[in-house]
Amino acid sequence: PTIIRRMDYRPPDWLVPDVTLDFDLDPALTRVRATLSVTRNGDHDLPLRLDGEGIVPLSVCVDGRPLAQDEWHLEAGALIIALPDTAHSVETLVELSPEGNSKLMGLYASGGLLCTQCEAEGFRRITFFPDRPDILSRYSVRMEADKARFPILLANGDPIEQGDLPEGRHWARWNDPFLKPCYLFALVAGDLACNADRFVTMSGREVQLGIWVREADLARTDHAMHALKNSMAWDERVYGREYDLDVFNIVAVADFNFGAMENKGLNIFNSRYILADPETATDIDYDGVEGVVAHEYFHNWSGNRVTCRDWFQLSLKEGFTVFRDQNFSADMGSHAVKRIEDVRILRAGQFQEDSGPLAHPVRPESYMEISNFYTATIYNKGAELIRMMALMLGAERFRAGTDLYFDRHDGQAATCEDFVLAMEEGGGIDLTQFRRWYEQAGTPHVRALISHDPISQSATLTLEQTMPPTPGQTHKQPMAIPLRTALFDPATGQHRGDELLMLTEGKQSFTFTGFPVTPIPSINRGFSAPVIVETNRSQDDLAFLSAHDDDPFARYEAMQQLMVNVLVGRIAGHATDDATVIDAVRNTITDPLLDPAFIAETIRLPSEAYLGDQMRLVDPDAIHAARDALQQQIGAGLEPLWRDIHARTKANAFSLSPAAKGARKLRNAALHYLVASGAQDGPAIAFVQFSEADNMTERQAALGTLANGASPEREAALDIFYNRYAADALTLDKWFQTQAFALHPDTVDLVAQLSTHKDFTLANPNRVRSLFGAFAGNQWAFHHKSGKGYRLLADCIIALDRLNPQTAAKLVPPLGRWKRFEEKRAALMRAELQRILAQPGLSKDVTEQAGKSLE
Ligand code: DPP
Ligand code: ZN
Repeated sequence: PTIIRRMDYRPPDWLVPDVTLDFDLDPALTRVRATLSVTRNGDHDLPLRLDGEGIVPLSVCVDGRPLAQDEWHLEAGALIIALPDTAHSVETLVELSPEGNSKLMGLYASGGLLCTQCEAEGFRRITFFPDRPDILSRYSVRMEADKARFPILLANGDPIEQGDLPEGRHWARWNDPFLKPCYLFALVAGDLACNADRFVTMSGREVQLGIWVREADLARTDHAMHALKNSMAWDERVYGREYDLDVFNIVAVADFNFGAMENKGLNIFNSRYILADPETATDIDYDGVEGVVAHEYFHNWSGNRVTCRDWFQLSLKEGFTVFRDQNFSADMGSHAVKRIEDVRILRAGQFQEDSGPLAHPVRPESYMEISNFYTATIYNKGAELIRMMALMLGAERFRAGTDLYFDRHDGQAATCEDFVLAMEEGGGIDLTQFRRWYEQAGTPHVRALISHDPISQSATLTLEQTMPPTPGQTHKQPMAIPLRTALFDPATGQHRGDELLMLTEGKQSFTFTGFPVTPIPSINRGFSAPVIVETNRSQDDLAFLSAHDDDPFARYEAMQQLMVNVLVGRIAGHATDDATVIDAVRNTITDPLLDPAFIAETIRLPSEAYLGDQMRLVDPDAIHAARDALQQQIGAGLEPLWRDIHARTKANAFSLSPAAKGARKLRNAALHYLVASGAQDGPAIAFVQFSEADNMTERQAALGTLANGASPEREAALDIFYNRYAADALTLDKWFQTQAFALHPDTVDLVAQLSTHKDFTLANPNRVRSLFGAFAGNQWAFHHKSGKGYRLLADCIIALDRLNPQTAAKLVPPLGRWKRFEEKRAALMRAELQRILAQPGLSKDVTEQAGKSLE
């Protein structure tokens, strides 16, 4: 397969100002007639090249004249036509089989609907077109279908006209007045019910809002609608950005590769990010709906009106939009808790990616298959880059920067460099060195040492940065790292203010006067930079910060570091001071001033995977044993407190208020420790919570806690859950996921059994992720020393690749971490990667991921 390089970018040879599409829709056989107005771009005599994949032209006309067979040809799927003049009209006709499309890219059938997914390169599976984001066109779309099966016909933009046809058919036309790249094209046809609402924009325009789902799901769409209206208001208030069309539609579909898609005026969602009610959705699910609805809505400006010049610029829209949705969710709930959650996600996904064979810069230099680059680095690290710029600029100057960016590039396909330039010019800052964050892969390590001179009463903080090598980048330049820092006086528990230290050199010292004793540094407060900080702080210093730091993230971080130190020490066979951890947990859970949601986050032990990341060679069994033992000790050591918290956080009635959500989170944490304590009645208490809960948050948490153990209640609860939700796909996913996540010695065998369960299917990406995605994230189970886990995952990848390469490729990275495991496991992992690569007809997607993972 060919490698596409950023440096090879050339402007398009031909532009397509106008597109007219005519769809004769049918699940078995759909006809697509496309009429493109094309104009030569620049002075050249190159032919017109229209990308295509899995389609053949049934006819080709230029300016109304049918071409003979020798007037066009196909080259690697693309249609090549030599054209004499500077402007022409080109018409093609193709046939598709939506119901035969298992890749879920292009036009496909899902649960009786017809829908599309075009990002990144799905439009070429619908019609011949220059499928690249810098071709911006105006679209007019006519759809025709059987009226009884497909009563609703939706596309981008505004509805223009509709009518009935003979033989029970009907048609509709939609026009999108905004220029857009073809990856934002969408249509939906189906029997859908609508949650309809309206929003009045800041300039007084009324927008019709519609969330379209199966009739039976209508009652589960209110949270999404609420989130949509809040997002629209937030983007006006915070960025001054108003919605621009008269209608905004969202459709939920069951089979979807992504979480959702920001098609202009017609977002298409994975139903798991639309549907929510207390019976089936956890608080995390509710927050996911809110965040993703916001994310896709925010793309209307950061992505659609200003789009990407090429796919190397993907983080231009994704990093910025993640940053926007993170801040929106923080404003809707708790800033402290949201930041902790986002950092946990970053560390679990992005730090791991950045330290392995698939590490790549936020603006990559090359790819084989762009679908493989919808990564935690592009999204989450990309968001951290924007966050650092916003921090360095301050709110007002950052807003000046984004205003300039939107005004300057509205209606254009832009680059990451354009964004940085707008920040520099609009915000008044020099980002020369900062640009390295876009260029260099890998997570910077910062070593921070505090020293003290009693004579001058000064403290010196010495910061040293290093960047590990990553594939293709052995030597790195120092980064510009903004570190929010405060120095605490241990006697008073106070500090003199938060300072932004800019670490720009390999090694730098900062001296502070007026310290009679050594202060305790609180560094990278708020997680101001996406780096790994190592310090010479003692366990006592960390315990102090975990009780006194006024920056909630730093306070959380101190507690986590305290726990990590004990666990890593134990795994290495050292004697550890467990009492300090237990005391710190006690102090936290008994602090009346703390938000329960924050407490629940803070007292959670670091995950087994995170502990693995702290070790050069991951020992899954030792990590599990050490973590399990500490959990038992904290459970038993504070048992009366857990019982008390669990009892007093029981609510009388369900509510989605922050207080109610916080209480549920703390209640679940308490239950978890109570069961971990080994108390005889632990499983029974969990079972009562499971049975009596009036919401999924408590029910699933109780199930998850039971699933880790071996009590009779475990099997009973799993059976009850299955029988109650077997008919509801999204909720049944939780049943698979809970078992795949279980910290249970038999998980690997259970997952093998579940992969042949009658309700398991490779055709639905959510179901695949709920079983195999969860399993591959369960370090202890997946890295079973027999290698069974590796074989199971590889079998799934091989089978899934034949149906849906994009989703199959997403399962490869866990096998690529072999360098971090002892020889035997490493050899088993490599053998599975080799077996995958040896499959005949392997997709480009999996070939790229498995090939890179072996290097
Ligand atoms: N739909 C995906 C997202 O919003 C890709 N753009 O991130
Ligand atoms: Zn996005």
